[in-house]
Amino acid sequence: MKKRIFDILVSAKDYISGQSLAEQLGVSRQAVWKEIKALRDSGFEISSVTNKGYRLVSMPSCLNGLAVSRYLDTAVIGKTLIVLDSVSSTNDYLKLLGTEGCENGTVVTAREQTKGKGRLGRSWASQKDENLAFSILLRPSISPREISSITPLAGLAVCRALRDFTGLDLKIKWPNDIILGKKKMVGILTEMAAEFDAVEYVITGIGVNVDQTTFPEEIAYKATSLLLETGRHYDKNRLLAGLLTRIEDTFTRSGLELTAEIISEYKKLCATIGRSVTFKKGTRNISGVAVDIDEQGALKVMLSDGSLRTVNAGEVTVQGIY
Ligand code: BT5
Repeated sequence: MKKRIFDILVSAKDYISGQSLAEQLGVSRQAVWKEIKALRDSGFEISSVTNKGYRLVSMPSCLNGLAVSRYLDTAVIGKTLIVLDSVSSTNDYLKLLGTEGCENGTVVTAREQTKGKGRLGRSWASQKDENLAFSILLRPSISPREISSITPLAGLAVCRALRDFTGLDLKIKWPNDIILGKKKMVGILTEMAAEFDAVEYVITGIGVNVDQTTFPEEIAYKATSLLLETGRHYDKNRLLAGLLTRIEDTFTRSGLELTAEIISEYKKLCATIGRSVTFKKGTRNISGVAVDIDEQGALKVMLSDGSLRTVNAGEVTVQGIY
């Protein structure tokens, strides 16, 4: 019923009386009043004027499912949207739902992550109500080998969307960071569950630094946020809806494949190409120049003897970035 009242208030041009709301919903005025109170408690500003009724004045500034759905323009991703106050990790929470059989496109987001995860056992730091942390579950009919397309596709979608929203010259640091200059704005972590040669589900978790202005000491030199770079507060509900819409659009347009068109777009935004890089092979550090991205999304590195190496995953240090 909260959603129905919300929908009526959003589409109403003017005040709408408690009586009219009660009639449209087929409930008592008392029940309407209770729902209005609940909406106010979750951050919606609703003015009420005697003899006129109720009017929605503003949406909550913190993450809210109704507010996100108001801006969402997708067919699958986020149709089931779970907004939590606090969770250890949205990826881990969604994994449990995935095992229980939640539907394709389910999204989990949280106002706070207490144990946000990076790759390779690293952690993702994010202060409550300051940033976006969300995970998307897909059940694609592809083999585990083809999953490597998801991170670059999500990275491309998020990078382009944030460039459009903010005007910032954001770039992709292969394979999964979105950076501005030498600093990281977004991290992406893709995980999957597979059985034999079939993917059961894949989860892409995305953390975007939005309003955070101070970071833990060990990452302060390499982390930045939309607020730090633009001086503006972005509406997190609108931002999340916009990102989900762009991700779905990119996933659908590419059929989850790294098409020649997608690779070419990715390369244009990839800050790693053309730079000196160092990567690990076993225990050895190997250096070269990043020259290309192949059709699997792997990085091609030219060594000093002119030979080419393919780097599939893991950590690559880019000279001049981090
Ligand atoms: C990542 O790993 O960048 C993937 C981050 C994914 C976070 C999302 S949030 C929603 C979902 N739920 C989760 O639990 N995770 C996902 P990696 O490339 O390994 O980078 C991790 C490193 O980035 C850390 O070791 C720090 O050095 C740095 N870092 C941590 N928090 C950061 C932040 N807020 N901004 C910039 N850098 C950060």
